[in-house]
Amino acid sequence: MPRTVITFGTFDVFHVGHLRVIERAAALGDRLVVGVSADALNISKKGREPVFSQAERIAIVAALKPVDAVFVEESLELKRDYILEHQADVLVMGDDWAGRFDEFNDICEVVYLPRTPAISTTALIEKISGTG
Ligand code: C2G
Repeated sequence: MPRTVITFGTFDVFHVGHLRVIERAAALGDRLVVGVSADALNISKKGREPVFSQAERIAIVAALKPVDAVFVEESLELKRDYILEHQADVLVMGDDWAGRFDEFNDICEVVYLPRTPAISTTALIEKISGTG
């Protein structure tokens, strides 16, 4: 049976930290499925619209070599359903989420990977806009 890995993210203003977590997630299995958060979820979660729309963020993530499938993450509360729906064996998240998804240990392995240091969408936006 192929081992399916699932990960989630906004992947706004796509950068090398995003690429690295996707590459390392893919290396933990045979098939990588990525949930890209909906625009509406971002507005409710972060209080602002992403720079790139959901359709643009999905197009970028779907074009990456290690990514086999992409879907829209409509709600943070639906993780269990997404894991089951995509028959994921492993859930991978960056360690900014460490401990937050341990409850899914009953249906899959839960792995937190170290974040790539010194890069973030927020820092990039501040740098580009000259406010950083
Ligand atoms: N990431 C990383 N290194 C960075 C920046 C981000 O490893 N320097 C990882 C994050 O830990 C996450 C992924 O890249 O695993 C996507 O990051 P975000 O786009 O910031 O995702 P987030 O808004 O945290 O959305 O259901 C969970 C959410 O959808 C996660």
